[in-house]
Amino acid sequence: MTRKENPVSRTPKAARAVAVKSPLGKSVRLELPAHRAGERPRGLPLPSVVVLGRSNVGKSSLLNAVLSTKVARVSQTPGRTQAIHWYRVDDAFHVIDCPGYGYAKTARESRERFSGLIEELLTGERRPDVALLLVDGRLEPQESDRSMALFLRNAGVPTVVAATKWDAVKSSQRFRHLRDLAVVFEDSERPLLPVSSETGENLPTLGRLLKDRLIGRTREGAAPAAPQGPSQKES
Ligand SMILES: Nc1nc2c(ncn2[C@@H]2O[C@H](COP(=O)(O)OP(=O)(O)OP(=O)(O)O)[C@@H](O)[C@H]2O)c(=O)[nH]1
Ligand SMILES: [Mg+2]
Repeated sequence: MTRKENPVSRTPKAARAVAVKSPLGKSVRLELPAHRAGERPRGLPLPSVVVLGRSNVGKSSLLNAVLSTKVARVSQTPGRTQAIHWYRVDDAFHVIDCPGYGYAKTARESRERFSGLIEELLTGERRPDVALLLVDGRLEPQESDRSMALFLRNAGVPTVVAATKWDAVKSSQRFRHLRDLAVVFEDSERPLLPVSSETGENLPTLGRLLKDRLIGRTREGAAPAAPQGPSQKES
């Protein structure tokens, strides 16, 4: 592996907190880029929301947009986020940006490593309290997203689904796209929200939904034990 390809060399190191104006909090910092399964920030665990979705769906962009900052790295190239990034918000909770699943061109070795990291995160002892599952608002429901949604349901992880890149969906197609996605991903406990990191559409609502769930989990305590991990193999 050349230096250019080395995922560790591409990943930013832990950083100082930056002040933000976000519905989620007032300050954010990258606390840990985790490259190994089970690697977690030190100290007492905080409530956490994990951001999941296919490669290039817009996870890092949405995280930046919701937090009103540019802490997470965004790229045209799928597979850019190559570690699990733990961001600490207000010393109150963590937002966890994950590598994407389902990108066929990512080297098999990397794909398996990411799958292992994500699977451990979702099935380990202290699992995230809330999941933000991103699906591409421009596409039909994807098999790998169904599989992740099902896993999260079985694991009992409260989930908010966001349909990304909504600015790129023509208004004439919006009703049909949202209906098709809602049939698969939405129910009374699992809201589906079309969002755009470009225009900011629905981001304040998304921020509030996440915060409400995080506060709820803090009151209720830790999530119940997890079942077996999701299949990260792409459909
Ligand atoms: N039009 C549009 N493009 C977006 C939006 N959000 C992200 N993108 C673009 O989608 C591409 C991928 O964005 P990222 O945020 O890096 O996606 P990711 O899911 O973190 O990607 P990986 O970390 O590689 O899995 C970039 O070119 C972004 O500019 C959006 O709301 N609208
Ligand atoms: Mg990313």
